[in-house]
Amino acid sequence: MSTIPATTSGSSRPQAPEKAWWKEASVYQIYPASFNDSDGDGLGDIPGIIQKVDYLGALGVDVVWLCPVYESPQIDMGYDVSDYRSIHAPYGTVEDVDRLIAALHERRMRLVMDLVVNHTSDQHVWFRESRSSLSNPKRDWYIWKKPRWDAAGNRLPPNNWASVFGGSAWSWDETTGEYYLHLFCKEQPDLNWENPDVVQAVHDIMTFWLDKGVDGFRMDVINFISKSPGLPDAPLKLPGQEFQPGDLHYANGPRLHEFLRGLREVLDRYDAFAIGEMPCVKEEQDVLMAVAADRKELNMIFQFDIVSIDIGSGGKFTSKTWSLAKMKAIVNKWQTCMYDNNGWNALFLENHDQSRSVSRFTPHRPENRTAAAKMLATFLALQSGTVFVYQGQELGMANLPREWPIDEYKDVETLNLYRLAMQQHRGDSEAVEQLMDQVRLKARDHSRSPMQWNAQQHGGFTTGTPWVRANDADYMHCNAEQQLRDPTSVLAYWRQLLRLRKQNVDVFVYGRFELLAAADPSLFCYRRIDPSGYGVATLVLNFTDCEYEWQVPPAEVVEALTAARCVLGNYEPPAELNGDGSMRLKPFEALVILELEDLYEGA
Ligand code: TEU
Repeated sequence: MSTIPATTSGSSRPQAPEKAWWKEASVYQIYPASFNDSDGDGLGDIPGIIQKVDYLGALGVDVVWLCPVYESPQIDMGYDVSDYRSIHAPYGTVEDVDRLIAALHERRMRLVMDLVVNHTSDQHVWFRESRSSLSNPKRDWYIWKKPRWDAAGNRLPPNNWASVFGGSAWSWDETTGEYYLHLFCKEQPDLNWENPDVVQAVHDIMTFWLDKGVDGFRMDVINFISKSPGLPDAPLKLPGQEFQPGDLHYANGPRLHEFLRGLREVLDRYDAFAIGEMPCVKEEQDVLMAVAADRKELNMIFQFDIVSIDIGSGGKFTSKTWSLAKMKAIVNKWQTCMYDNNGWNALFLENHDQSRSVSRFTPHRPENRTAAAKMLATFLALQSGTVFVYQGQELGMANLPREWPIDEYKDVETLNLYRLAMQQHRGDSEAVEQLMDQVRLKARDHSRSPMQWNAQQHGGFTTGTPWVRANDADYMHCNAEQQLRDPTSVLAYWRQLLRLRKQNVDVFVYGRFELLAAADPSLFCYRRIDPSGYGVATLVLNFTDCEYEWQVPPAEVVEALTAARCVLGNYEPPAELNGDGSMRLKPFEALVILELEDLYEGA
């Protein structure tokens, strides 16, 4: 694709990306509640993470991103912070974080904390003061507005924005007779970034943790911090619904980039890095404005195209059929756009808000699960960008069993959206079953299930009663202990994959991306090309659960297979070219063919 001049420093020809440690890094995301419980209270904790740092080191990751561990009433599992400088007691203490930092640094790994500053908990002292009176000095730290009234004299919220978790984005506060804004739960009031004291307070929180040796932040919904002046009504997108998605007015608002540059100044004092979570952003230009190197804002962002691919227009639990063609278009768009414009991708298929990729993006069949998990790993980890592995993804952990009823789902988003949909579908059993199918496919609960360490009770996650039920239909067969022993396991494969990437950074990190066989409906095929011309990797991925007879592979694949060897694959022996030039690929087969020029040839 062409370059987008507004965001580059004027060069019209794509240059090889500048080298940086964070581009070469692989990041492992830890959801503390479900990772490892060291004291038997049923909830994971920081000492439990420290027990597993060698496991992470052996996997080959360089950075740990820790989801929020701050003091919090846990309405949204820590994304509702009530004190940014204390730790939620069941997770441990600030000293435990110090120990975690030391344990990681000793092993040459880094720690990235979650920075949740679009909103706080309603139990944060700032909000408690803010809501106490109209004249409180903290009143303006949050977004308060007077009600609207309809013709019949009914009180209405100040605008029609829907909360991401359902219902209005506004809650009425009886004490002061105004509404406050909360884009998520009512217990998560939005901070008012228009007030410079709020901005300063955020900078101070960052400084507090950076002084402790934290290496950077993952910034929660960071593109929501600047809202359109006047908070106008959202356009009607969902006919018949009282509240409408308001992202036009709260995502990427007018002062976003000014605020991001402010955050970056703090980070730069420590050579720390930042990855922003940016939902509701689709345009290249908007992403580049935040991540192009010369803009000095964020290093990279989580962009949502892939994880929205199967979300219908009615919201998370409405269905949409996705196609490989669509997936290719998304990947190709971001891979080329970032390369051409000096930006950088964050590569992810899973996190604590998404279900398990092997259940979501491949038909869930036990006999193909290992191959499918390895294929998805190859697909993801050898693209251009920084790789994010979510806990359990390295084992090919799957969604919760289909038979589990809604009572086993605990997430506030799942339960709110489920309740609202049930009201809508009252009496329509077919619609209810369809809804439940979507919950089984996409609920956040699937990724929050306890990490499967071994075949013992609760998968070895806890000796107590886990805060959510462990996947007891699965951990007997799929667990870290067993996979550490098995050289053909998904875990062993991830280790090989991350090593391969690291050993060939010029190809896999800094190389150009080129989509091959764009029109093929079953295969995802791409090349990574070292900018200096010394190496090329060719990837062939069968995205289907059927054998696939590839009659005429593209010339690039044929050449690669003729000239070089398959350095990684998920079948032994890997597929080869037949005498007639065709290839037969097994279900979910993945091949990585690497051609390296001998630099010293002829010397
Ligand atoms: O998520 C932001 C976000 O956009 C969510 O709506 C997410 O995409 C959705 O839940 C997927 O189903 C962040 C955090 O990652 C999430 O855990 C928090 O609940 C949310 O912000 C509020 O802090």
